[in-house]
Amino acid sequence: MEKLHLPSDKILKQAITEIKEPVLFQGMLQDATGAYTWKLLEWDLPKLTEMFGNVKLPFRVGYNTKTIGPQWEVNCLMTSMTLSELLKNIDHDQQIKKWYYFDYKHMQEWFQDKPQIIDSVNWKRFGFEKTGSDSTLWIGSKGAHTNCHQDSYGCNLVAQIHGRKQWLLFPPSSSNCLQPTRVPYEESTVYSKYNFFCPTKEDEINILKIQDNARLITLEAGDVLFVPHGWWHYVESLEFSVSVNVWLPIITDNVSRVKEAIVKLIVARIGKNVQTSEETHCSLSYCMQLLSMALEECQNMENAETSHKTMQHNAWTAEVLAAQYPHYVKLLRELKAPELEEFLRIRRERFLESSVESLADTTSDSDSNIKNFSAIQKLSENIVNAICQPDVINKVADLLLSL
Ligand SMILES: O=C(O)CCC(=O)C(=O)O
Repeated sequence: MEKLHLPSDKILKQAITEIKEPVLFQGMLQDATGAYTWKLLEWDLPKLTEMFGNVKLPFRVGYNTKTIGPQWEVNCLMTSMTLSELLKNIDHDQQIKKWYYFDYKHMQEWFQDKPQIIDSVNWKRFGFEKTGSDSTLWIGSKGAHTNCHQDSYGCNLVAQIHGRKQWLLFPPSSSNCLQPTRVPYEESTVYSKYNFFCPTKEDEINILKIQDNARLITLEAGDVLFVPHGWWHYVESLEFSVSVNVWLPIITDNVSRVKEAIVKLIVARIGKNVQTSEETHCSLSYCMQLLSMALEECQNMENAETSHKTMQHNAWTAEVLAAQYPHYVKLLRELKAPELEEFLRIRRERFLESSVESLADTTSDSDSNIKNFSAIQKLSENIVNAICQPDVINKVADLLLSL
């Protein structure tokens, strides 16, 4: 039998730091006999439930229904449940009206007393000495989703553990068409204003203006997705799903820290009334301190780089990696315009018009919550978004770094 050509840990690490397109890794978390090399993947649901035990986890509650605008995290209620309670809950909720999401949770914080869970994840097969203590965990029921966004730092490896999860990705060059917004504000996350869970016709028309091809992939247990820096992504659980990810630092993170510090300063000073998912209304001196530290870090890095050697080899591309290791590395299929249209149409039509909930929109005048949204608040939001446009922030950061 032909011996399958397997990429080494060293090659994977090198490639991950160089490739600019998303790729799917398959079979990388299995040994030669096909057995999973991560305990977390090996455990079936009863075992996982037993391992998680009585730990009450905070779940964000959302609705499997049409809403005007995205269901922003800040507007979601929270509920506490063990994994076993969640599974009973979603089993009984026949209509699946609600979804539950334990999302973006550092494993170390929730399972510090359970080393078996922390050690059940290990990224060394990809060349990184990282375990569960460096990873975040995502447990969601059908419909649980993360609104379309771009992460400010690093790149990302995501392992699917249970169930299926769908990822829609857009290249960084799609930014202008995705209506980036910093409201609601979340550190290191730039959201798109569009509701990908249940888009309006207008959302659909605007999203279809994106010239670059989107990628669509449904992850299944054992799959690992690589998301390069700057790629926008909308992620939805197609059924009960568990995934784990690790963010890997990249060389430009220090400049991104300067940009994020400028955004934080603007939100803290001008955006007093805008929605934020965290304690961002910090003092001027705190914001200035952050900015000054980020600038200093860039300065130090620049000095260190002057003596840095240039790369010794041709940088990996996704195409070359997939061509060299076809059994283990797959390019993501590019969606043609009619396919993206179909994806959006299905989502626009999937919930009955009558089930419109007045949850979650911060931008539309027709939402009853927003009737009280004062003109000053709206203006703050618009100013924050105008000043925090990526082009503007990039320019300000460049100028500050050149002083
Ligand atoms: O799985 C999700 O819902 C979102 C994951 C995500 O945004 C990420 O890993 O960067």
